[in-house]
Amino acid sequence: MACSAAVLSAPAALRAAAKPNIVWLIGEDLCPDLGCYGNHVIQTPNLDRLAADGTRFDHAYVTGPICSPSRSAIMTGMWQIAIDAQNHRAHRSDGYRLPEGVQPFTHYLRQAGYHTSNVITAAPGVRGTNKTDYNFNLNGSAFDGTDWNQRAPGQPFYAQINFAQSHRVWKRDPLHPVDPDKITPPPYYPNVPAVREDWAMYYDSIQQLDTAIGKVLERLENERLLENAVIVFFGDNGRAMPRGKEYLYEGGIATPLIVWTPPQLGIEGAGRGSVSKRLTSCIDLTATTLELAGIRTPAHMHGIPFLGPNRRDRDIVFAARDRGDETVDRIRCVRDARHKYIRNYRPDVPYTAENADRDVEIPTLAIMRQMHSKEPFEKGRLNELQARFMAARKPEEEFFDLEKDPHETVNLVDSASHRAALQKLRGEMDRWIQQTRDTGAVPEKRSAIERPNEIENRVQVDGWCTRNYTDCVLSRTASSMHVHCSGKVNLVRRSIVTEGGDMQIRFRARFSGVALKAFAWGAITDFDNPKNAKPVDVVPGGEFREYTVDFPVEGHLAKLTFDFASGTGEADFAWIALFRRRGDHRELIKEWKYNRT
Ligand SMILES: [Ca+2]
Repeated sequence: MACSAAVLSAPAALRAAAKPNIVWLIGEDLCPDLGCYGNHVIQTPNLDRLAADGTRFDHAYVTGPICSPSRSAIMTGMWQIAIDAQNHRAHRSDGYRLPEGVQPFTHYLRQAGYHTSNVITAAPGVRGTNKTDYNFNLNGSAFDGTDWNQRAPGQPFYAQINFAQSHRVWKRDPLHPVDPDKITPPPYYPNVPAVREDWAMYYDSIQQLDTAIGKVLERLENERLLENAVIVFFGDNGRAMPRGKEYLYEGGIATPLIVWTPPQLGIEGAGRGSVSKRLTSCIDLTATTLELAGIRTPAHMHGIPFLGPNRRDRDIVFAARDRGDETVDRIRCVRDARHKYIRNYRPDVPYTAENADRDVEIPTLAIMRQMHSKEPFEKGRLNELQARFMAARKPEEEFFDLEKDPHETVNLVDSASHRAALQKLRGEMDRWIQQTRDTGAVPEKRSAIERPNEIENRVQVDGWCTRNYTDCVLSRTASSMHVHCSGKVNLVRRSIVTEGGDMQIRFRARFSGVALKAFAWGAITDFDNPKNAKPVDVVPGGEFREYTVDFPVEGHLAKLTFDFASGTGEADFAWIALFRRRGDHRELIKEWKYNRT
């Protein structure tokens, strides 16, 4: 009450009017794959215009390659490894609080009279996800509301809009679908049609993000807010592809960063149509936003302002990767203007360690697995560079010259001529880990992990997966793949990428207490369409029987799903076989056999 009275009093209202409004547009899981960053296949006219009228940052990085650690750092201005927020979806149910004195940065904006919101209805037809995803708990919300239109008259506002479009599952862009054959994937992926299809879907999702952002900018313009609003666009982590999201290669941590400022504000470090080659970290968005609001960076924050009168340059950026879902790992990286040093604390955990989400939802990874296996479905094999990602171990250290080798393909850790540069970055990392008292060095407490969702429910048998958000768990018996269902959502899924057409699945199974609702499938370009499902008439009674489902697939098949009815019960599969039919001929694509006979 005291606060809103102050805002309404005349001198305070004047001060408020001098403060710019600040809007963050936060994309999901994307790299600088935009027209304005030189990509000529994708169409992103709205973000291109924002960059043309604002400042494009060419070397911007997130602090972690997964949503929640990255967002935890972005919201506090603290490295996630300094506040025990480095593990994905940790501390959801253990009451963990931020260390004494640490606050989400919106706290300081509120103190300065700002209205803060995490927007839901962002523009006509555009919904923000209202995502927070922090690995800590707060007293109350980090935001005052869900729209800037909830602010008091004359009150300055900070708003963030979280966009879902570029998060998998990707959808085809209905306006300008990207032609997969125009895409050349980076050299560490096999350049095969199915991979290009997956990339086209990624581009399509960014184009839809761009369309949504266009509508939000239109709303701001219609509400005459652009004269006094700073607009910041960035992503929370890199693209959801192998070597992207979840990894500390450029594909996991390089983010687009565009800042548009009203010309009349004359903000130092920003300008119309300017390009910054400075290293920038998303941890600095916090301090920068506070700086623009006239608030000095709180002493405990690691972020530094990169705009405004107190702006400072950063000559190195850091990033960290720790547990992601059931995959326990610890990786750290430091990058200066030219080199990147990666330290793998768990070389025993392969890049492609089992993970029930990425193994099902990332067709490019499935393709690489298949091409790497002894029975490739796609013609051809991975080359040496591509196959390196499939290795059983990671190197302990990696060191790259990003100027000469932007795709990080040549590990220079043993190169004599790079010893000095390597030693420098090793030292920087040692200092960072010491100064932050890296909380990732301590094994995570069981109580910090949401169970059974994050661990026990996420099981694979031979590539068939159950996961969190489902109520069934897989296991393997001596003679079957066994499914125990115990709730509403009971899905068993796996990826397999193969040319589509008239497909057929046959399986021998028995069901007791629970029926199979449907068999469902996904294509790379139509991954999660509820129409791609067929009911299966299950005969209950505990006897093994054979079932057959014919299903059509356009493009490349990517996913198979057994969708069980809700309830408690058991199912066992003796074998499952996938075929493609051409006329009278039936070609076996793959068979999974669990019975001994
Ligand atoms: Ca994300």
